[in-house]
Amino acid sequence: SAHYRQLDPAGLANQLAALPFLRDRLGGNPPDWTIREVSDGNLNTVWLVHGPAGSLCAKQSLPHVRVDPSWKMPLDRTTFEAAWLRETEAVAPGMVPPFLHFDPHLYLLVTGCLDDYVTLTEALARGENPAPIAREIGFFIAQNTFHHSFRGTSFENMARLEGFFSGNTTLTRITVDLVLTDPYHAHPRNHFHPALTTLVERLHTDGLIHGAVCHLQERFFTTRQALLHGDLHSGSVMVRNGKSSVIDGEFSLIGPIGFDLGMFAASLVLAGFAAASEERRQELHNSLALLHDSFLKTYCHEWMNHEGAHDLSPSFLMRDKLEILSQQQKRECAAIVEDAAGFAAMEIVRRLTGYAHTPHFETLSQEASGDRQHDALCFAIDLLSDLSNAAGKLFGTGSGLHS
Ligand code: SR1
Ligand code: MG
Repeated sequence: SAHYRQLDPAGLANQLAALPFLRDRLGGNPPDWTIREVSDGNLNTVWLVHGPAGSLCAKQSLPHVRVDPSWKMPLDRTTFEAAWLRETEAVAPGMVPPFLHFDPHLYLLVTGCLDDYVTLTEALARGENPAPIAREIGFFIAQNTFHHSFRGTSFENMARLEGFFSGNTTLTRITVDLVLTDPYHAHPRNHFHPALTTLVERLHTDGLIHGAVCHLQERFFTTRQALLHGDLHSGSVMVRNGKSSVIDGEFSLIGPIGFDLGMFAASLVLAGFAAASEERRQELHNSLALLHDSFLKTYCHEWMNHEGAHDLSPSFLMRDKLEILSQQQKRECAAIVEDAAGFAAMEIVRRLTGYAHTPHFETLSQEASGDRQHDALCFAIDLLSDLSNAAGKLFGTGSGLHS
């Protein structure tokens, strides 16, 4: 856009001051405001702004990847994040920061500020109990995906969502490369701990693993199931006192529900393998069953009870045929959970061997980090090598992670 320029704190203050409702929210005048840059993710600049009356959060796209300015990138990601946020706050109110403003020329998104929240990655490293968060995110994924699927909204609305979000090709390309492809062949962006060398060779050559990856690539592109967050790792969840708020919907797209569920599950798996004690590892890995149960309970409840003003709501279609309804629901849910286990494995693989790693292992010694990453990668390879039993091993209904 001809009007785009990278903002600095003074430029941001001018933009906010020009919008009366944002100026009122902050109170006072720009000299009374403190603006703190808190950019943490890989892609954008983020500031927290505090004034005498209130606060807000501002996020601007950069024309490149923030952590690698040589990697050029179109600016449109905040457009998709703004749209995702507005869709999501309508179906999961209070579980995302409130949308306040979007400037389509500056690619500047303004939301409510999550004062005193920290990323879930940081909270888990500090020893926070994962159980309430796993339950909340299971609930969140179910609400957000069900009500943005053909069962929870009209197919006309789904067509609108699909038309818009299929335009998010820039960030979907990143997912295609970094999650779905690069870790399975030698690529200059890949890097990994030397303790993983033999396993990485397997990732590059093993036919069983490549068969599973091909299947999951097919699920990713042909399962037009719901509007997804698209990057739901522990850095996309902010927490405070056991409450969570989901941010960073810039990777949003229409795809398989299991992609969101699996990516979040992978964060819990990785945090567990990096844990300081066996007890803590078990606590983190046991929370996967809570995530799974909370997702399914909410999803099935919405499925059975939704009274949408359209003809594909199951309760409307077959209200008195509960047995048939429940069989169909079981089939749909089993497919979601199977997808989730496969995508969780792919997310673990790429966070250990691809471009963008997880910070969970950073506090360990080099040797301990290698050992734990090796265990985590073995687990992911085991899931990919036996996809039909992967859901049980991940979520606790089969022998796997759980005690
Ligand atoms: C170049 S972006 C790398 C990663 O950061 C984002 O949060 C996504 O997870 C992406 O894959
Ligand atoms: Mg992000």
